[in-house]
Amino acid sequence: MNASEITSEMEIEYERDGFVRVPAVITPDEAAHYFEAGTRLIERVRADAATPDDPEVTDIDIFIQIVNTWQRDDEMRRLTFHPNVAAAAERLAGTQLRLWHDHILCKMPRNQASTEFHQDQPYWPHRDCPDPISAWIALCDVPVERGCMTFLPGSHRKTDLPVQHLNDPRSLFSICPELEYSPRVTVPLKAGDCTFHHGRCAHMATPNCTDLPRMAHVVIYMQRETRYRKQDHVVTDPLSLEDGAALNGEMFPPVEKFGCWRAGWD
Ligand SMILES: O=C(O)CCC(=O)C(=O)O
Repeated sequence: MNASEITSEMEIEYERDGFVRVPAVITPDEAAHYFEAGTRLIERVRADAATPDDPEVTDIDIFIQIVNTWQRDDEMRRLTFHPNVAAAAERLAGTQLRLWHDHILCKMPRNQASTEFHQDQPYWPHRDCPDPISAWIALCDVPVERGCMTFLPGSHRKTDLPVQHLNDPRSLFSICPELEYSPRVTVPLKAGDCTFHHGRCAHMATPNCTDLPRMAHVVIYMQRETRYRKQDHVVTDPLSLEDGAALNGEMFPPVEKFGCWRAGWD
């Protein structure tokens, strides 16, 4: 697919609901390739004695998360800078974007733990970024019972909520009771399909009740003009930024440069 395959219906849906499913953003062969690359990266990280102290690695019941895989692994870097994904994200967001960060999220077989409802952006140290967008790419078939995403349509318009905890099923609803009875849309995906969601669209992921791992790669984009708002975050903590600084260094390449970042590996 390319950006022109993002239909006007998809754009309308994204604007209205805060998320949209886009089929075949990468091919099933690419998904299988990156599933293997992700599996190898997780094995490598888990075998590394330094992992318990690595702030970019979280290994809990809900999922194994490795942040900024593009800086650790040449294969994952190719996926993070994939032109189809970036072009679709810019088209849906309707604005120029840069990379905020990526992460691989693996729910281990029979993890039995949901990722509970939350919005992403309250976790992020951002100013001047009203429209961040995440691409959640399925690297394997993800039916409901393997840990797929569920969204609360329209919740991206709740722009002033504090952080909600993704390990607490009551967290979002105790802060925003009216969302508890709003419709929920569950989106199973085939390998290579993607959901794009706005950084304020509340979502959860079902537990993995299967004997297979569930692997998703998430690429998160922020608006070009985004500035730093002082708040702890694993990506910005090592950078010692001043409050209000532009988030525009080499850690945060703009989409138009993605070709060069990927080129060395093509
Ligand atoms: O895949 C998951 O378990 C949760 C994903 C998520 O919260 C996100 O992509 O923002």
